[in-house]
Amino acid sequence: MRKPIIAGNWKMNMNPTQTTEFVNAIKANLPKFDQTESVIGAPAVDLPALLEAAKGTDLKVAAENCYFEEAGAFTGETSPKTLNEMGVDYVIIGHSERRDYFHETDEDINKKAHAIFKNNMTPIFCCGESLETREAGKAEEWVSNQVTEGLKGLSADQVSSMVIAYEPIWAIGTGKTASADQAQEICAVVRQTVAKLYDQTVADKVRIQYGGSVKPANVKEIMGKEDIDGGLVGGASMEPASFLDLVHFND
Ligand code: G2H
Repeated sequence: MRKPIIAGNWKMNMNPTQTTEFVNAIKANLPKFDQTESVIGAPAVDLPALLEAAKGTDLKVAAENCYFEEAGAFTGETSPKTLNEMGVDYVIIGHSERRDYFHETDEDINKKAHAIFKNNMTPIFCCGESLETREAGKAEEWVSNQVTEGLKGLSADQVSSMVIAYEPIWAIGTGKTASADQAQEICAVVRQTVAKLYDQTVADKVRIQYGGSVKPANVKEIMGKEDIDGGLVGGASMEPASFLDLVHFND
């Protein structure tokens, strides 16, 4: 049985004060961590406030990015070693906004995955196709290739413990959700790709999220799909009542 994992991705929104207020508003009503994992991914500058507010609660903390080196002359970057020292649990990598706006390559993302494991955290590895790729009938091949490149050199144990988020770019922040069947179709491809690269045991363990305009109104149907174990949620994760509805999708 794979434990559901619902993760907010606040992107470049919220400040430390809002972060503290948000966690104070939700912390008493989170599902128990051993039943459903509730995670918030916040900008690096908000992480101290988030970690402080989340202490002793069922909330886990994600960074939205990190660099693949631990230290050095990399002005403006965030060290995975420091994130681990701070108490961060997950790091989101390969989000399409990072790939598109900041020109991150499959190779960069793969190096980040290795650095995150080396520093005792868990990657939430994002993949997903553009509208153009989908319309060309190449979504499956594209996503399978991103997964193959992103996981290069990772051990079976590492992949078993990680999270892969399928986020079709055309459904991100657009209000256009992929249908639950479309989401399931590609999440199944992700799992089959992991089975091909490793084996069925690893594929059965890796948790796969769907992301792209997930909201309280559609989360239950999406989470009901066989190969979908969680959601990576932007817009609908930024309001306490909505976040609580998402993490309580199965109540
Ligand atoms: C996709 C998602 C969060 P939204 O980027 O990762 O954002 O739910 O706003 O589409």
